[in-house]
Amino acid sequence: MVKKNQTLGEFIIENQAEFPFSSGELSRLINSIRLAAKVVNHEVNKAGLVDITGAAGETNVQGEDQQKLDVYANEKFIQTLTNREIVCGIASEESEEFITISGQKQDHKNKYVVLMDPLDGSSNIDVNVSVGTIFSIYRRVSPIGTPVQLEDFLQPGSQQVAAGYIVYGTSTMLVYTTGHGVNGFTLNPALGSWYLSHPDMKFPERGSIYSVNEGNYVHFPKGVKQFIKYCQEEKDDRPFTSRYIGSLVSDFHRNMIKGGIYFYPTTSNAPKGKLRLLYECNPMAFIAEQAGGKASDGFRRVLDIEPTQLHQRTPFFCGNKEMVEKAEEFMAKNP
Ligand code: AHM
Ligand code: MG
Repeated sequence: MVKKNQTLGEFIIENQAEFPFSSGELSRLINSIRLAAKVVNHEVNKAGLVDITGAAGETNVQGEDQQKLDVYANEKFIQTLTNREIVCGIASEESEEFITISGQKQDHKNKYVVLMDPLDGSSNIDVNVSVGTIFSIYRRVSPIGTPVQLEDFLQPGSQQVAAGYIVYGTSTMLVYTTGHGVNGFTLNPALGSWYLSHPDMKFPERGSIYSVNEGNYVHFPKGVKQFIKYCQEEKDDRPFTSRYIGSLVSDFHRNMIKGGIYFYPTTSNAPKGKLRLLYECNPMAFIAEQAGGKASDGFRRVLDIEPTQLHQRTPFFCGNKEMVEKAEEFMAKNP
């Protein structure tokens, strides 16, 4: 049962039965993520002080090297998950190879892998605009007791057991799903607790926002150009509103609350699109579907794509179901 103003800790305990496996491992995993998120949040909030404390790559007054925030976030999430020995492996958008976690007893006994984009949209940091963390959790397919394998990470998104994001915005929120709907928790920075502020999040019945980098317009496939024109036409309930932050988590979060579609199609310069299937698109697609929305690569369900590479890219159309279907309609005619 969903109770507003519950803390995330209370929520996890109360909804334990809904977690796919009852060993408590997944709950501990989400707990670790919320802890790392608080640490990263603290650092992100200090980003504006960079002129005082020294920019990335410089040495600060304490004689410590300043790190880039995305590197810092990557390290914090990896450290937190590794120290707690909850997962058997981590793959990150920031790291070329996946990381094997054998555990102190070297017994490789943990059953989950985490894939993450530790700080998405990091080009927004310098201008004080929201950024996010995205995570995706799978049950390993290789035998427990052996080192984690590439195949444990290369699972289709439909196999995710949980996924979520943290948006470091005007408030910091953690939004996640374990396949039983989507719930959003807001951080009270004074207390360091996350409160259930957005229970059972759903896309509104109809969407009216489209979010795309229109600077790439001339490079888009014809179907995408036509879809954009459709959004702009003065007909029925249109024209739609254009909103683009350039930070996937923030654009998605706004669209889920207000109703809309985010898309990053292929371009003539990036024939596979820009976004990463495993770290960005699959987790957002899982959340979108759980919130009554849809995610497509323009032709097929994102969650059905069989990944072949860790850092694989895909075009991405995600948001209100009817808007994604309309985009697919244009793409089918003019790919
Ligand atoms: P990143 O992982 O390097 O931050 O890139 C992903 C980001 C998304 O958050 C955002 O939607 C998109 O790239 C913006 O790209 P562009 O500046 O090309 O519009
Ligand atoms: Mg990213």
